[in-house]
Amino acid sequence: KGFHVAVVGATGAVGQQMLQTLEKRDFPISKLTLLSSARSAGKTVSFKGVEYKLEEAKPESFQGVDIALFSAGGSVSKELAPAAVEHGAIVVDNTSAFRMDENVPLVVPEVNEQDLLNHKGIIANPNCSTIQMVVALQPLKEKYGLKKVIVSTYQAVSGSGAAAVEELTQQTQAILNNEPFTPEILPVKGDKKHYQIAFNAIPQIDKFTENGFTFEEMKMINETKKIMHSEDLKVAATCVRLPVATGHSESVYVELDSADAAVADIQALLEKAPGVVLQDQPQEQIYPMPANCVGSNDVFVGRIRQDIDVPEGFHMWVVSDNLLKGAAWNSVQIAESLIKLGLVK
Ligand code: 11C
Repeated sequence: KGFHVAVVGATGAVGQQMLQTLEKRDFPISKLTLLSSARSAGKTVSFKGVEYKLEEAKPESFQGVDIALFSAGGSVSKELAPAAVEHGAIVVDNTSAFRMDENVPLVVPEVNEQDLLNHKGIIANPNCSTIQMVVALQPLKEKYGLKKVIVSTYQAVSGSGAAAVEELTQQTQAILNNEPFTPEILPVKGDKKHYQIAFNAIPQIDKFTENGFTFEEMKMINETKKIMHSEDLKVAATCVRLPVATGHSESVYVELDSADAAVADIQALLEKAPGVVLQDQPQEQIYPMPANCVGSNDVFVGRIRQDIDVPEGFHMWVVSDNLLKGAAWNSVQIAESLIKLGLVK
């Protein structure tokens, strides 16, 4: 049996990856409806060799849709996801619109697939930098328990959209050609100032909240606790943008509840963990890097080492394709889980 699937935001950086992922997974589709903003309506997009015309997303567009994948920005989701549910669709929303809503499961299938059973029509897909971290942390939580996590991120510009990737490319060319340029997008399109990203590192992703952390940092903190059902877990984050097109990297420091673990135990655990690829042979200079992880659905972990001072403290390096496991693949994986659990009518 196939399902009527709608993709909202089909022309965006994530929307394009969603279509490629549905195609690669041979997702059971009986009908595909591709929706967009009024601006992109009328454009054509190809799926499995067939050209589809994008329609403007409206409440009535969801008539007969079984599964709607949203990735067109928070305001579109806020406006149209409830309408899609009223029309009988299950929504997998890749924006931050509903993530912290207590009636909305926030799901990474390797961690909390069972939360899907409580859905009320909308399921939220977490922030990309949160997803890859919790996939690596969950096996440690299950075996040893977690006390504290401190993460610093090294995030790719595609997290900010296709226009930010273009800005990185153009700035790099301008600098190499000794030509002038004006930053217009990064760190945040809607903020007051814009800075050079080429040959730079910007310690700001999203706007600042009142407590001095950015919204991206607060997402990592709050979403991690919700997904892992660990309200007491201490989490701190510093999020930094790098001149990398795709692939987020993270330096994760974790303190376990028990002091029984050795590096080899953690390596063995992660080697067989779902969704994880262990790349950890420092003597052979083998460790994850974004350039090698792009295009893969997995979360890559390496550089695992015990803290010098804290026996239950471990450091690791976690890399994943932010557009795939961080967004499109996790959304499609949620849809596959919904079908597997018999939750799609
Ligand atoms: C970034 N993590 O890399 C952001 C993008 O809440 O879904 C994802 C924003 C979100 O800029």
